[in-house]
Parts: sequence; C-alpha cells; structure tokens
Amino acid sequence: MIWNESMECMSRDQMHDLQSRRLRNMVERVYHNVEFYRKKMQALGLEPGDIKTIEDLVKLPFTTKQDLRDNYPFGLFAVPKSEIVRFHASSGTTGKPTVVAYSRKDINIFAEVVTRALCCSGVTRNDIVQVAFGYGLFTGGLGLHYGAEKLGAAVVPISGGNTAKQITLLQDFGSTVLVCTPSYAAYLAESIAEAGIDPQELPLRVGVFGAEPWSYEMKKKIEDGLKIKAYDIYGLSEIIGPGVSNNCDCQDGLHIAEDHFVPEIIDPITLNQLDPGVTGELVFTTITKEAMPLLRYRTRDLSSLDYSPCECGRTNVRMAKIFGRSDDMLIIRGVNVFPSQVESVLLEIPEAKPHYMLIVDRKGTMDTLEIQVEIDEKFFSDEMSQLNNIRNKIKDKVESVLGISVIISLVEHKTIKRSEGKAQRVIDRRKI
Ligand code: DLL
Repeated sequence: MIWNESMECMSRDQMHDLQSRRLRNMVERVYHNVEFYRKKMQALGLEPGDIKTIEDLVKLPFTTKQDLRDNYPFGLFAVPKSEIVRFHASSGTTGKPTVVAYSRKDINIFAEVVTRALCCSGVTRNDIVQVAFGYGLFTGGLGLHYGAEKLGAAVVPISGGNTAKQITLLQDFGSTVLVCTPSYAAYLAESIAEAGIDPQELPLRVGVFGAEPWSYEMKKKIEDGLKIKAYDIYGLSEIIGPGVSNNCDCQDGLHIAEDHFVPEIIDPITLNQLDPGVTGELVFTTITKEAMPLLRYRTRDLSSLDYSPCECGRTNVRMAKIFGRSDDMLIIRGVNVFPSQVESVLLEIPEAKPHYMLIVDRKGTMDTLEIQVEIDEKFFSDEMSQLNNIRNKIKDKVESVLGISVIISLVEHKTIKRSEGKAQRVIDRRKI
C-alpha cells in the first residue's frame, strides 16, 4: 500500500514546484530566525529573495556535523524553546553528542515519513511490529514506534537487546514484523537457530533494517536465517531520524520523502553537484522542519540518485543503498577499503558467519589488515588442513577484491562480540 499517494506519486513537475515553494519559505525562516545561517548567507552575499526555485539550492551554504557541534546544544534552533516537544541526540564517537530538536509539527512529520517507510516495506495495520531498535536519545526506537502506531499496526516496544525475551515475544505475541539493525537481526537469527526453533514456524514475515551499512550478502543471510523478506530503512538524526528513505517492493534503491527532504549528490572535494547516477556524498535540505531546519547538510554517506519511474508507482526519487560513509573508509597501504566490501566477500563464503572484525595496525611503516572471521561450527574441525583450506579460500577471495594482502584469522563461535545496536566492525590501532 502507498500511504500518501498525493505526496509519493506526484509528477516531477509538481514536485519541483512544491519543493521550490517550501524551500523559499524555509530559507526565509532560517534567515530571520537562525543567526548562524543569516551570517553564512550574508557572507555569501545572499538574501532570501535570491532563492526562487530548487535549482538555486547550489547558492546556499553547506552545513556540517562540525557546525552542529560548534552550536551545541541549542544554537541552530529556529523556534523558541517553548515550541520544542522532543530532543534526540546521536552519541558520536568523540566529544559532545549532536543534539536535534522537534516541534509538534516536526514530530508529526517524523511519524508520517516512518509510516510511509513501513508501507513501502509492505507493513499493514494488521501487523504486529516488534521494535528492537533502542529507545531513548537514539531516533530508531521512538521513530519506528510512532510510525507503526500511526499506520495502525500493533507495536511491541521491546527496545534493543534482551535476546531471549525478543525470541519469546516473537513466539508468544507472533510478531510479524521485526525492526532493528541488520547486525542485531543476524544475531537474532543465530540465537533462534541455537534455541532449536524453526524460523519457518514463526509468524515473522518482514524485516525493516537500517541505521548501519549492510551488504546484499548480509541481507540474504538474514532473509535465509529468519525466513523473511528484508527492507532497508535509512535516515539520520540531523535530518529527522529513520524514514528519510526506504526500499519498496522493487528493492531497487530507497524512495526519499523528498516533499520534506531535498537530496543532492556532491563531489566531496569540489563540492559541486553531481548528475543523477553518479556516486558522491549525499546532502539533504529539510524544507518543512520547524525546530531545527538544516540547509544542505553533508551526511558523509555515499550514494547516487535515480529519478527514473519505479514500477511500484511511487515517483519519489530513489537513492542507492548506502555501503559506507566517507569517514568509514580505511586507507590501507594507500588502497581505499570499505568494511562493507569485506562483508560482501566474506558472506559469499558458506563457511563464514556474519560476524567479523577488521583490525588495522601498523608494523614499522607497513599497514596491516587482519580480518577475524567466525566459522560456522559445522565446518570447524580439529584437522589443521581443513581449517587451512578455509582460511586460504577466504584470503584469496578477499585479496582479489581488495587488491591488498590481508591476514585471515579464523576464530571460534561467539568470539566476536554480538551487537544489539549499531555494530562496531573496525578497530584501527594505527597511531597516525
Ligand atoms: O541511524 C537513524 C535510523 C534509525 C536510521 C533506525 C534507520 C533506522 P543516526 O544515529 O544519526 O541515525 O545515524 C545516521 O547511520 O548517516 C548512515 O551513515 C547510517 N545509516 C542509517 N541508516 C542506514 C542504512 C540513525 N539503511 C547514520 N544503510 C547515517 C546504511 C545507514 N547506513
């Protein structure tokens, strides 16, 4: 079902007009209400009246995560504090968290876009949705919660972790939809198998997974392990949270709620806009948000845009699945390596489980990449030669894809810490 046909299926011309109108209003608002943007625009010699259509986006200044940090906690708000009804924050690995705020209208938009995303994933009001994203400052739990409620589905607000209870509720409540990170879904699939439960017997039918990059091979492992169809949900706190975009049944990219968030792809070096189909950094401008609207927010996520019609009937632009962020990219002996590339290769190998860790180090002047891989117990053997065969097979495949030599360490079942939220897959020990 398409939740909001008028917004998800309008002609490209209508969308252009709607976005342009909303952009004009939004620029006017931030210019008058957010000192940070007024100063930035003045520095560029820009006045709100210079922004007439969506093509004028390129004139506007970018916003970065650093800008949010510099204005911590409330410096970018465009409404008085009395208008704010909720905060979220993303933890960030260093320093203070990034704070985001929502007005009542923003909260309604948040629920609306998550409802659309769930409908895109084939969820209906007859479903029972087990929300295994963390509830709290993270946008995942509450975001999916209100979206599923708005749809009219029944929500099981279990939050992340507590795996034994997750399984009990999957069985006893008969949840039909699971939403969580893909790494946690893989862990749940493993735990269900270990408990001797046949996933075929569970009513679970759909998984809506996101908040971290995951490969197609990971998707297949989860679909096989849980006997479900998996969909990709994307979003980021700065823009709203989950629901910025989602796979439809065609699973060829993720439809963006572009009546609220206007995407661009830029070259991260020259900052020039790139054409549809070309991969670069994804940038969003919020055109309806009240409390903390952002102009041209640089996500660091790498993607491309596809404006061609989709068979599902939605006309909203599709973004390509995100396989990594520019800051996830490891440079090892001068070669660019994305953790998701390694994941794709590993998971094509039947003996490998979807649990791995990349350890980057430097010996002398030489970077090293060790990949720890868990091996399916049924292949674990006391025979050295058999383990060596598996190790060599993995090493050959990974090296041929990455183009650098790697050290493969086969580790025993459960050696690698299981993730209940966003997985940490890289330890970089280089002191650069
Ligand atoms: O992760 C919001 C979210 C919650 C999205 C639940 C989907 C589901 P942040 O914590 O601010 O917000 O992290 C945002 O996570 O810039 C991407 O790098 C990454 N990310 C989010 N969804 C996906 C996805 C939430 N489907 C950052 N695929 C983003 C790949 C994703 N990466």
